[in-house]
Amino acid sequence: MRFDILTTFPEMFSESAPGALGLSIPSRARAAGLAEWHATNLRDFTTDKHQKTDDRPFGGGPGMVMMCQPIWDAVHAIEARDPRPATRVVLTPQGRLLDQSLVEELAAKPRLLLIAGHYEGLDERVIQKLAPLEVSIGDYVLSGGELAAMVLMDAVIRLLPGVLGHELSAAEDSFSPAGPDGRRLLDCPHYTKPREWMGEAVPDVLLSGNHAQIAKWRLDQQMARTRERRPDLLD
Ligand code: 6GU
Repeated sequence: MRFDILTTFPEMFSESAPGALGLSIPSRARAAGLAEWHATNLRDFTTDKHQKTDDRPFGGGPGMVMMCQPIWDAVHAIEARDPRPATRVVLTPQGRLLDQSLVEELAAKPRLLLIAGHYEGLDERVIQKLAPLEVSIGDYVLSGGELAAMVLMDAVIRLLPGVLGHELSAAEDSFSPAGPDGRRLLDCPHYTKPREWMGEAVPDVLLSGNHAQIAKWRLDQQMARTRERRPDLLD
């Protein structure tokens, strides 16, 4: 799968300095040829001598608005670099909330073009003309879309076939369909050695060797936790 990121801070996705995506699972996926990513500097598509990507909002108010032309030109130049059709995604707090089912949808695409907005966001007209999917990673405001793009990429990459080892299955994560009716539940608690720590023992059932009982206990724990912490997931 190919990711392109259009950003005014391409260094955040640098291939040499290991940032968020340069370590752990995403970097292994990249080394194995399962995922690739290329950051493009929006400034390379400006036409004025100051390489301006934004300007003041019509109607007044604080902040700056990202201008249409550099984004439009950059998107078309980036898309022409690879024959795979790109799904356009703008990262914005106004977008559809990213959840595991959207992550699964995105993981099925051959190519994603992620556009990281800044300041007060993009001029509405370029959003209309590009008709991207608008995605938010939660109900809070980040300084820019880059961290949101990395969150999205990490979540997608770990679902790509061959990325996770057998020992680590995405099917058992929180938010993967679980239980008889395939609801998306929180994960169960996990324990490792020692069997007792600070007077607290590991639940007996996990030491029983009875796999059917262990599976039932885990599902019961998932249900109880979800009811307690995230009843919205059960609605
Ligand atoms: Cl995608 N961008 C920004 N700037 N803030 C956010 C966000 C995205 N998702 C949640 N907050």
